[in-house]
Amino acid sequence: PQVIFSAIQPTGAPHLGNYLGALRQWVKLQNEALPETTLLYSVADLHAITLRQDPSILREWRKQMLASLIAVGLDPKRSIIFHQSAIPAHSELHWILSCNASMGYLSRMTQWKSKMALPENANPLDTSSKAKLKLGLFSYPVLQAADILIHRATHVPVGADQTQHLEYAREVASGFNHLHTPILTLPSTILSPAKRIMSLTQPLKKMSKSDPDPKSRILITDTHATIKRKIKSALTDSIEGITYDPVTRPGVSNLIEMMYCMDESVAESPVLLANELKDLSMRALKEKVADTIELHIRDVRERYESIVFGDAKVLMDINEEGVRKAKQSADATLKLVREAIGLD
Ligand code: AQP
Repeated sequence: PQVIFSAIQPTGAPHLGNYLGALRQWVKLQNEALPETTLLYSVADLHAITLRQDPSILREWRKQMLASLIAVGLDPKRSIIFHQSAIPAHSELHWILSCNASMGYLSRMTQWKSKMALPENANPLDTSSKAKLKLGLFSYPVLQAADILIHRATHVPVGADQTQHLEYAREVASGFNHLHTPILTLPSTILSPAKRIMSLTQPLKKMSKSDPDPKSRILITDTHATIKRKIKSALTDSIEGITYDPVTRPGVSNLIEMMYCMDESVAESPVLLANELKDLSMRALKEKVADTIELHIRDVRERYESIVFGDAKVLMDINEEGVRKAKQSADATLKLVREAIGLD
């Protein structure tokens, strides 16, 4: 049977990139899953601390992310929802895998470079004093591989920015299986149809929770007025008419893409949607995009508010139940791994 696993870092409220690139897909997979499919969705709090976090803010974000997962439509009766740090087996497998992880391979991964704003060819041992690379950030993909492999996930739904890490997880699994016993499952990537939602202020960069400019992203918790304001200030261009061309018109194309992904019934493709809207002014386009987002995000926002401001015990119970089930799944794999390497 299938085992679906994915995770999201509690580094702020999810934005439309997280929603369209990951969370909405998680819910769809949940709702369409066969009864024998296991679904595990984790709040990756151990990944969040690869960059420095204020403890009280991290505590709040962990809670907000759990609430967001329920608000977007995950059902704790069907999906196993849990904080990563509550399952020690994730960290233990990370250590075991890291003992065979190649520094060369990891140094070619792009994430630590992008998080530290370093160029593509940056050397991990030679970063300037103001940008000292920490071991945790460098081994981020190994922990991610451990997250997936500890549950022997068959499928991992992610946005396009994560394909490199999934490839790495497969490498790690086949390396382990080759070296020891074939017990780890090689996970397949499920790419979301909304592959990459871009920043509103710098449309050549992906929309990100950790972008210092809050106007660069729309949160699933934003009010209609905030959505309108952010879309209105989104960077576009002064070319007349509306067309979809991500290379020459990244800003406008991102708006079209967001509108199309929010409501695929509006057109058959972003190109056709742009064609339908071709005579609109930029201002009118922005209003339409903001209204479409609002129409489809309003329920999520309202559910989120009722959970966050409601009875705290509800979230605690959801996490407790999720941790109990995730622990069973993780411990079963860890037992096999420990046997395979002689730690039983
Ligand atoms: N802009 C995006 N477009 C499409 N998908 C995206 N995802 C993230 N940004 C976009 C997908 O969201 C899932 C969870 O991401 P994450 O929180 O684990 O880490 P991230 O990819 O690093 O996301 P952020 O928002 O940029 O967080 P920070 O700023 O904290 O690093 C993943 O499946 C990802 O593909």
